[in-house]
Amino acid sequence: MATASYNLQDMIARPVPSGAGMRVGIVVSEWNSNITEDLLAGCVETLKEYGVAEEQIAVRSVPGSFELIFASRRLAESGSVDAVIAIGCIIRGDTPHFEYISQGVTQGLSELNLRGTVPVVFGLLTTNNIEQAEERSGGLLGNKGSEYAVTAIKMIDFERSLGPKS
Ligand code: DLZ
Repeated sequence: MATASYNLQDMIARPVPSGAGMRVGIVVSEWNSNITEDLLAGCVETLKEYGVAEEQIAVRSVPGSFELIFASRRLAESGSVDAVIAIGCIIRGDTPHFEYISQGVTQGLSELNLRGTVPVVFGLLTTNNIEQAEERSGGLLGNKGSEYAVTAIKMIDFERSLGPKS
């Protein structure tokens, strides 16, 4: 569960590899942009903190979280990045839309990880209200964007540890 008890501190209990030489693509949703822009800022800051060069970070925006699937796939297949971070925020409303979009994005991004060779980081906040989203995008519970950045670096390092792709 998120996470007063589990956060970035737990993720860096093991050393984070250097991000030098890594190329990271970020796709960010414009829906709930007050939240996603803060997640993006935390993500980029942490990537740079661990050595990813600014010019090696490619940021693209899409209209909503559902579009993260297509854009992440295209970016992953482009050969220009070593990992993709998909950032979105879906806030529960009065209709079942929340469930459909959340499940669609989760399934879509999962499939990219099953089929592709470029890791796609799940940076989708799904919350019951705006307060929960704020807490996780630079508020009381930290900035999940930083966790997405560390995850991307660790997954690129993992992929590289396996040697050349066949
Ligand atoms: C339509 C919609 C709704 C109701 N809510 C959200 C949301 O909370 N977060 C989000 O990122 N996107 C939302 N969208 C837009 C869809 O993700 C998508 O952009 C549209 O359905 C068009 O495909």
